[in-house]
Amino acid sequence: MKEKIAQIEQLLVTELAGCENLQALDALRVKVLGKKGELTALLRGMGQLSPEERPAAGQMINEAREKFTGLLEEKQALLKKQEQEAALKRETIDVTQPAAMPKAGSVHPMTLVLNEVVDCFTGMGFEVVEGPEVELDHYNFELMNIPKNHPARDAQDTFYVDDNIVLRTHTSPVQARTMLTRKPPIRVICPGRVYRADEMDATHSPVFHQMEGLVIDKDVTMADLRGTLNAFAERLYGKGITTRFRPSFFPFTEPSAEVDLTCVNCHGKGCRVCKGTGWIEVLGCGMVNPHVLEMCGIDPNEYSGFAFGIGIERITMQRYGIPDLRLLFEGDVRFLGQFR
Ligand code: 2NM
Repeated sequence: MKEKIAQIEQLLVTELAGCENLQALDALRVKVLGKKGELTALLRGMGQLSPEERPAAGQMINEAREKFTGLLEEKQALLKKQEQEAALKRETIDVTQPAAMPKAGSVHPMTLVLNEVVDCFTGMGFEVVEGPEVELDHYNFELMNIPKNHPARDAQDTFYVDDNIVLRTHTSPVQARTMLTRKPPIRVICPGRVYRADEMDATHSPVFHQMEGLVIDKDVTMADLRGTLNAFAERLYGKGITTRFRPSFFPFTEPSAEVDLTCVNCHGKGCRVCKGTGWIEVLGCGMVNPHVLEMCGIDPNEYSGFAFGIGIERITMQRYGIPDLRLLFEGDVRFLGQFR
């Protein structure tokens, strides 16, 4: 009996050392002390002993049971402590670590560029004015000196709502409304969406964005126009960037000009971007046609003014080297997220 108990103890001690977790320990407990365990088997085998031997054997088995239980409990306490420590380590939270930020959107590249352009002009004392996108023919065309049979009014170019109402084809009607409701001096910029009945391709869209500017005061000259646009060019693109005026025609200005800026890529030396010319076309402008001033309630003998119009898509594409206008309208966040 003593020998058998010693064997079981040997087994217990050996296996106890190899127990790495509470499940393994419990399996060992069942193996030794369970209903079908080794020590329990010894207890059952007592029937074969003589009545004289039984009390001593019973006592030995009970002492062994107590000892084994003690060993098992000791190990259990140790394993529990180890598991708890491991769990604490595993679940530690570093409260000084920065939180994972929620995914943020990004500002559209056109908005970024428009904000910069608007800042240039508000910095020079201009005020932002907005107006309706669905506009009366009268404001969009008539007051802009675009008569009934002018090609710009062709149904091909203009979205008509009805005979008298159009989707504005430029933001000039906002300026007409400003002249009609305010007295000079006037210094406004009018950014906004405009519409032309164009097909969509790499450089055309039926909806696009413009920003027009208007200055009306006594003795405003073409030199003021050029000075204003030079200041704008330097603020937006940096020192050494200037303008070149080329004669042009608009019904609402006289004289009119197309304006080029020094190529930002080569600073005028000539490169691929400017096709060797050193200049990039960016806007149209002119002195407000006296007939337009008159129709808008401003006496052309007392006042003069200049106006200009900038395509926001065009300068956004130039600024960021975007090759296709459609990228600006598709709303693909993989594209839009690159401009911050
Ligand atoms: C342009 C080019 C030249 C323009 C003129 C006027 C107004 F209201 F004063 F007549 N607004 N905008 C104008 C002049 C717009 O866009 C290329």
